[in-house]
Formats: sequence, C-alpha cells, structure tokens
Amino acid sequence: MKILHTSDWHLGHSLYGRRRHEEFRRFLSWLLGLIQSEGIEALVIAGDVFDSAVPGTQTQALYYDFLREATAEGSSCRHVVIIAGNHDSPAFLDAPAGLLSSMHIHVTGRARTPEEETFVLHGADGEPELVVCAVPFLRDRDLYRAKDGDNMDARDHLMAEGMKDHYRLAAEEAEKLRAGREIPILATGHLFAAGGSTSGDDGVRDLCVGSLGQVEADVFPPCFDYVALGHLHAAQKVHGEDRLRYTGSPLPMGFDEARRGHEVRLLTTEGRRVESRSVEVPAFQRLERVEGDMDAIERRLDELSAAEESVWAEVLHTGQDMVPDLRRRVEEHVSGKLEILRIRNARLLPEGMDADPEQDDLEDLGVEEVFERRLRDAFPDRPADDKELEELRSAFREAAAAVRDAGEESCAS
Ligand SMILES: [Mn+2]
Repeated sequence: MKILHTSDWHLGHSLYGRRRHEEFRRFLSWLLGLIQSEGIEALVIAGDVFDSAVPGTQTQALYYDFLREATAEGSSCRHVVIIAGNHDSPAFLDAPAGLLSSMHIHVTGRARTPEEETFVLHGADGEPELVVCAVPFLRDRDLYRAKDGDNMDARDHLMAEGMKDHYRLAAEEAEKLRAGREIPILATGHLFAAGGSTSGDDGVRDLCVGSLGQVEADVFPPCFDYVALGHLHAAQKVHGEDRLRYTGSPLPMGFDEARRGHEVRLLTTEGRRVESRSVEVPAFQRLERVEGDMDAIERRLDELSAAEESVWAEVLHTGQDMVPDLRRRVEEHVSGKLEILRIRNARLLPEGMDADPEQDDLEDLGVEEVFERRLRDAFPDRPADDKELEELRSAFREAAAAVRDAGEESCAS
C-alpha cells in the first residue's frame, strides 16, 4: 500500500497580515498531482489542518474542494485520515465527519474510545491492508480529571500516564483488528515528542493552556509499525527511530522556517514493514530574511528588487550604527516584485541588550493566542476548561470568524 503522510498545513495562515490563499491553493494542487503520479492510496494528515479554530469560508472551501478532488472517481486515493491538532477545533473538524465518512474520509477531531479511534483500511480487492489508530491532539481533559490542589508535577505525571494509557489501549484494539495478519499498524499523534527540535515559528513554546509537555517516545507501543506525527514544524525522526516521524509543515510558517526545506513523506508497506522516503515540497512563495548592517541590507534589497520572481522579505538590522530612519531607507531600495512584510531593528534595544529571539512579538501570535493570554490574565485561577471560559472562547471564535470572512471578501476581488 502507498501512503502519504503530511501535517501542519495551517490553512488560513497569514504572514504578518499577508494572506497566503494563493500559496495554499498551489500547494494543494501540487499535492493532488503527487497523489496521482505516485498512485497514493491513503492520505494521512496528522493535525493542524487549519491555522485557527474557525477558518474563514474561502479557507474552508479550499479544504473541502481538495478532499473532493483527492477522493474523486478515478483517483488512486481510496482513504483519507485526518486528525485534529492543537490549532484545530475538534468540534469544527468533527461536524462534517458523518458526511465525509461516506467518501472514505475518516476524521477524528475529539479524542474518542480506542474502538472508535481504531479501524481497518481495505484494499481495492476488499482485503484488509492497514490498521489505523487515529489519535488526535490530546487535551488535558482527555487525559485526566483535574482535582483541586493538583500541583504541576502531579498534573504532568497524570498527563504522561493518561497519554501512555490512551496509546496502549489503542494499540491493544489495533492488534485485535490486525488479528495476526501481515499488515502494518499506523498510529497518528499531534504532540511534542521528547528529543524533538522546534523551529521558532511552530508556536510550540506558546502552548500553555490545554497543551502537553514533552512526551517520551515510549508512549508508542512497539506494535506500531509507523507513527505519523504532527506538531513540530521541522521534518525529523524521533530518537533515531525510523518509525517515529514528523514531516513538519509543507509551507514555512515564518521567516525562520523559510531557511530549510519542506517535505511530505511517501510510505510503502510490505507485509508489516513500512518504508518511508521524503518528497520535497516546492516553495510556492519565496521568503527571505535580509539581515546585517545597512550596507549589506541595501545591497541585498537591490538584488532582490531585480529578481524576476515575487519575494516577501523581512529586514533585520543588526549593524552597530543607529539607524533611526530604517523604514525609509529600506523603502528606497524596494522595487519590482519585492515586498517587505516586516522590519526589525535590533539596534534600537537598550545598550548591551541583544534582541531576544524568545521575546513574543504581538505580530507573531495569532488572534486566538492573544485572546487566550488575556483570558489567563483575567481569570488566573480558573482551570483551562472552565465552562464560562469555554463560552467566552466560543463567542470570540465566532467574532473572529466573522472578521476573517469580511477580510476574505474584500481580498477576493
Ligand atoms: Mn502546527
């Protein structure tokens, strides 16, 4: 069986206010081409399909159009497995799950019982080909019941145990369904596996409420022949184990991520063995950080202005000189298809202080994360899944979605 593993699409993501609809459209059309040319039979999306809990309507249309085309009559792709990541709203993903299941698209938004999360995919001949444990991003409330007075250590311990139990039960169910056949078990996960590396743009360090700390690789029982992971945005294997893989995001989520390649993974099964190889995703929009002193910046901007292709750039001044009119000087060197999305001046910081890359920048946080932080400030003693907070969140999501839709309409022309 040929399977494609990908994750962290973040459909609807915008870069410093710039919408990326066209990039996402081109990525999905490239992916459809790859599915057909490689004869992919099952597509696995390991969470963070969307960038926000309630995506705008154009973004939703991209998703549904893609799913329709991927599974259309004549397509090699007979199954799609989708799980929710921490950015996705489980309820939003689950809402059309019944309808999508009629197209062999299996969606797991909310965490469910092991029996519900585990199922068998059949080949064209009706024979079982793959057992899937579709485990979504697990939230605190999926893993343990909060008791008053639980301290952080106890909480971490309960979460780790809860996570282990969840995967152990899923694995037991999977072995039952495999029933001794020579077919592999593929599990999914959207989590931060210990030993993994983050990229600066994946927002992993921003996860506080309802998030998980690092997870030891031993949560995945040995009967899992492949674990399709999402959450970390840099492609990597965990603890050198070929079966534990992150593909990372196919599109860079920021200028940090633009400096390395992006992939999806192509899996081939043979008996219980799963071999995988990387397929590089082309860049659909060139992003570049222009960094250095004023001379270096101006020289590079002139080069990029002369380029044939569209370039989105971030300028970071790290020179020794004070440059109070940085923005004006940058603009003097911008022409052609070059656009500046962001200008930062490390030199404006007080003497002796370096620009702190860990420092949160309002522009870097999504609106939902900003709201989440305001909630935490306003109600420091409430648990993350407090009912009243949930109502506030849901009202905020509706308001944010309305604003997004209005934005999409005005950008559409
Ligand atoms: Mn992500």
